Parts: sequence; structure tokens; C-alpha cells
Amino acid sequence: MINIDSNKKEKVFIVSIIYKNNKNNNHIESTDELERLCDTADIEVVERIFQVLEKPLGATYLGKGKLAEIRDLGEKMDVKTLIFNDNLTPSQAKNISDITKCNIVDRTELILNIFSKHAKSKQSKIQVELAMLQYNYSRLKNMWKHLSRIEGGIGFKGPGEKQIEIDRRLIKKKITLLKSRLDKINKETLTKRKKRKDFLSISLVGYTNAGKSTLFNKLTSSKIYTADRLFATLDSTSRVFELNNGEKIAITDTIGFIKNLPTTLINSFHSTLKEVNEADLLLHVVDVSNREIYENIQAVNSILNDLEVDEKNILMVFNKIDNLDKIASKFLVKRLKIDYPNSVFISAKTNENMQELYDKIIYFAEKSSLNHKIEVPMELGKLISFIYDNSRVLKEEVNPKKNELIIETKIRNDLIGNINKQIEEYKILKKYK
Ligand SMILES: Nc1nc2c(ncn2[C@@H]2O[C@H](COP(=O)(O)OP(=O)(O)OP(=O)(O)O)[C@@H](O)[C@H]2O)c(=O)[nH]1
Ligand SMILES: [Mg+2]
Repeated sequence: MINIDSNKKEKVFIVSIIYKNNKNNNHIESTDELERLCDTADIEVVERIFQVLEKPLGATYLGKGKLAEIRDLGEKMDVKTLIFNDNLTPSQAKNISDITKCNIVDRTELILNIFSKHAKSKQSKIQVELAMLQYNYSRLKNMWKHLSRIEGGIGFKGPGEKQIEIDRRLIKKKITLLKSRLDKINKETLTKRKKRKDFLSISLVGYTNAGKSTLFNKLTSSKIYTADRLFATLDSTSRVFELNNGEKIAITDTIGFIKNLPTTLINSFHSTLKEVNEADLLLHVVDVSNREIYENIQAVNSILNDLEVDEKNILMVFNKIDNLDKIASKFLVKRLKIDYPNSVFISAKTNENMQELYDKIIYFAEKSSLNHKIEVPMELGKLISFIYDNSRVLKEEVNPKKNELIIETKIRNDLIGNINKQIEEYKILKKYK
């Protein structure tokens, strides 16, 4: 989408409103994050421009005087592109571009651009292309104007660009085609996922750059890509790892979230995100050294809410404790422990407190239930009633040849080991009678 000269970093201004009644007063953190997004997209921010307003102006977003100032500064500093820390309506983007003579990129377009660069698998490439087409669909006319006027600077490139030149009908057709391709791939991944259902499943979720992939690598001894950049991971990866007690757990690392994650991306990544919904336990990984810790947790929770994730099975994993200085960490950790009693504080980098995390996972695994098929000799009447009293029986069948009852039941993992042991012991005793 954003056409960046491969040799030279594109220079931009980032533009943001400081809202008069913003109690959080977090415009610095918010523009810091936008600058990190620019950095990830290989764009050089030469200036941050703010205007204090109560709310955006309908037609031009900022005041006309401010926009004229930006135009002059742009000419002086040879900057032809403005990145807005917000989403703009097509007409706002057009009006701003008319006044400033600059190319306009909004927050969603910037994030889509990063996604398009980081997409590796066929599935994520289609998901990003679909999100771009859907976002651009309503903006085609404006974008075409931008493209024809601005040469060489940031324009719209990649899967989106080719489509701008063809008419809307064709784009709609393309969207339908991509959706059906995606459906096919999603069905294949669903089959794979079902196969893994024999194990308890854990999904890592969290804000982008929280350290999910680093933790995934630690737990599974893998080497998937991690980086100090936003949206390093776009594809889900799953592995099975074994706990000390021999229990196998399937764990999935997936895409990170961000504040105001474009809805078009949530929609097209829905099947990837659905994995989160099906997990037995979520580890919500948080970068404890980030200044916006509570806001980031909130952003993740609101996306989880949209995905209708069950709240009770979330363990908060506060990561990067090695990054905190000793005194500050004492107070912060204390406060977070009160706000999030079900939590651990770790460093996936230095391994600090990793054992506590393992212990929590083991505890959860023991208290969880999975479907099991148990073949119980008819003589063990007491054991049969114990199973009925302590699990949810799904099916039962008699095997007359062996004089056994075959019970299919959803039962807690810490009970099944003991039951199997009793059956084994009974069979051995019977053999030697
Ligand atoms: N100091 C410190 N750095 C960490 C820790 N865990 C991860 N990091 C670093 O944080 C950065 C992001 O880590 P990732 O594992 O890629 O983060 P992620 O959550 O997978 O990020 P996305 O895939 O972009 O959503 C990397 O530079 C890691 O080396 C930690 O415990 N301490
Ligand atoms: Mg990652």
C-alpha cells in the first residue's frame, strides 16, 4: 500500500490531535506507538505535529490554519507524506491532501501496510489482501486521485494498488474469490486443529511485542521468529510440549493485538483468531515494562470480548520483569497482583519465575477435563459408580466377551490416572488368582 523507495527511507510527519478532555493525557505514548509502527514500516519520522482540539473537525480533521502550517513545513523539510494517528474519512483525507499537497496515510493504512510486508503464509497473504481490498473499496476514487498526483512518494502499492485501477465490480469479484480461497484453507486448518483436540490446548494472546513468541519458544524449545518490531508474527504456529508429569499440551502462538486494531483485519483474520476461542486456557502475555500497561491490557480484553472468549480461563503472564528497575517493580508488581490475582511475573528472556508458570499450567491441566474412553471390568462396581459420580458420562456400552463396561466420559485429568491404575491392578490380580 505504501510505496517506499527501497534504498531510501521515506520521510514523514506524524500528525495527531491532543484532545482537550483526554483525562489519560497519553498523547505522547500514543504517538510513540505510532512512531514505532512507522519504524516497523521502514518510514522515518522527522517531526511530530499536534493540534489541541476538543474533537476532530468534520471536513478537514485539523484546522485549516494548522494544515497550511504543515504544508509550509513540508515544503521546507522536503516531506511529502503525513501519517495520521487516527482513521480519516475519505473526504477528510482528500481535503487535507488538497490543502497540504501531501499524500495522506491514516493509522489503518499504516497497519495494513505492515501486515502486507510481514505476511508469509498463503493464508495470511490472502487475509491481508482481503483486508486491504475491503478497506480500500470505499476509498477507490480518492486513492486514484492521490496516485495520479503524487509520483515517487508514498503511494499505494502491493495487492491493493493493482486493484485501484480496475472498476469496483471487478474488485467485488476479487473479494468473493479471495473469500472462497480463504474458506478452503480455513477448512484444512480446522481439520488439523481437530486432530490436536486430544490434548489440552493453550493459546498465547497479548499486545504486539509483549513477548508471546519468545515465551512460545521457551516452552516448546522452538525457534520461531521473534523481533523487537510490531506484528512480527502473523501466522499461527502450534506445537505440542510435555509437562513434568508427562501430560502433553498443545500450545499456539498467534498474531498480536494493538489499540484500534482495524476491524477489517479482525474480520479477515477471524479464522486465525478463532483458535483463541477454542483454547482451554489463554495465557495473556503483557509487557510489564510498557508505560501503557493497563491500556494495553484493556485493548487486548476488548478484542477478546469481541471474539466472545470465556473469561474464566485466562492466566495473566506479566513478562519482561528483567526490564523493570527494582524499586519501581516492587510497587507495580504489588498493584498488579491485587488487580490480577490470577497472574505470574516472569522473564521469558532470563527465565526468571518460569517454574511458577509451569506450576500454574500443571495445576490447570490437572483440574481440566478431557474426553476419555475407560474399559472397566463389570466386577468393579464401586469404581463404576465413582466414575458416574465424578465425571460427565457421554456414552456407555457393554462388551460381553470381556465382561467390561466401555464408558466414554469427560473427566478431570487428575482422576483418570488413578482410575486406570486401579483397573490395571485388578487385571493383574485376576491373572494370578
Ligand atoms: N527484556 C526482555 N525482552 C523480552 C522478553 N521477552 C521478549 N522480549 C523481547 O521483546 C521483543 C518482542 O518479542 P516477541 O516474542 O517477538 O513478541 P510478540 O509478542 O511475539 O510480538 P508480535 O509477534 O509482534 O505480536 C523481542 O525483541 C524479544 O527479544 C523478556 O522477558 N525480557
Ligand atoms: Mg510474535
